Amino acid sequence: MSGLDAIAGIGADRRRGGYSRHLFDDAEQQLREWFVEQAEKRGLSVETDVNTNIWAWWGPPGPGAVVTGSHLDSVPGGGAFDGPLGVVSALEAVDLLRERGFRPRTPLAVVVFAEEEGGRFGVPCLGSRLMTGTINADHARNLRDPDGRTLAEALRAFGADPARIGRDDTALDRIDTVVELHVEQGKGLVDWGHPVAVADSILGHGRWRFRFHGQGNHAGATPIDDRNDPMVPAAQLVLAARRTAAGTPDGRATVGRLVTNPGGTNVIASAVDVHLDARAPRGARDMVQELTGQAREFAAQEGCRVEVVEESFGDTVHFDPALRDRLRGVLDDVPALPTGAGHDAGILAAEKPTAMLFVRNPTGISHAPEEHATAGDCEEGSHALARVLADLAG
Ligand code: HGY
Ligand code: MN
Ligand code: MN
Ligand code: MN
Repeated sequence: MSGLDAIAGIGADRRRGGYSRHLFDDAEQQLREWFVEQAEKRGLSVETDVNTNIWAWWGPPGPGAVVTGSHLDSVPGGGAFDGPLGVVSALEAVDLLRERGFRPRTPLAVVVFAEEEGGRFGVPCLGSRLMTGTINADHARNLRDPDGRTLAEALRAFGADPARIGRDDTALDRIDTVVELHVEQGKGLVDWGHPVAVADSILGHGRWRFRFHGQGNHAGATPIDDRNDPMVPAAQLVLAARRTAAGTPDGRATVGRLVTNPGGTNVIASAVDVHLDARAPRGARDMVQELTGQAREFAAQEGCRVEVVEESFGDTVHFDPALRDRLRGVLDDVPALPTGAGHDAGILAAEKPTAMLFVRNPTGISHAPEEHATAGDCEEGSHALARVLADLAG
């Protein structure tokens, strides 16, 4: 896949393996520049919206637009395909359509959504949530990254005006239909023996921060029965999360990020943040409510206290069945698969007819360096996207 080869190496994470590309960091800015260059090379007109999503237009921006694209940022140590494949495939689909002499009847846009992974400010799909107003702009401005910088400060440093972020009706009014292509995050297509599928649903998911407060102290000078060590209830919560998810139909709970304060090996922590990602078909709040009760007990047993903050939430998304089946018709009846992974398409589906295409991932692994798609399947994906765009914008 020429496009992916062109950006391979940008944001390569030597320590973690894989890629780390987060909002406005050097790697993400290089990818933004690369995308603008690729779009302009294709004669697409490029604009960055008030929420720093980038739009590349084939034809004048206007109502009735068919929109495709994805994101360029990654999780820490993520794979090469999650996000970029959707952007590269959209550019390749434009090339394929041009080669066939296709001219869109409607405006057609390739979009790069900002901070889809929430890798810097902790809220997934931040760019599409801001655009649709599904996150409060003031709350967003005050989101802090791991270095304590606010989104407002980061926007100013990027050259954007933090006062302008928020629901963008100019952008939304232009959109008629959205199709996001994405590497599959799972092995559904491997089991089907198919290179491409359409998406059926996205599992409801959210993120919560459990902050356990204890008493910082000396690791050696403090007897065990004289401690209020927040790491103890934090560890109990991690195990409880696994138990609770295992007991919830299709429930998933993950603690991939623990932040200890101050973080010294010979220091009993004064506070520990447990960042929980929880997902379930009926939304994950039921699970988290149960876990919150347990967390309070764990904390009390250790003479600690806990505060819980919901950082993001989304219900299960069922994609528009008419659009889903229209795409399946165009693509010779490819499978329609559920996914446990969130996407900007999931945010937009609340506002516009939206669909997704998946490309087979032989490892089924994502958010890790082992994520993969073969060149042949990537090509199948671009061709499928071109057929879909020709059907929708033709
Ligand atoms: O977390 C997710 O499901 C998505 O990859 N942002
Ligand atoms: Mn992802
Ligand atoms: Mn993604
Ligand atoms: Mn996505």
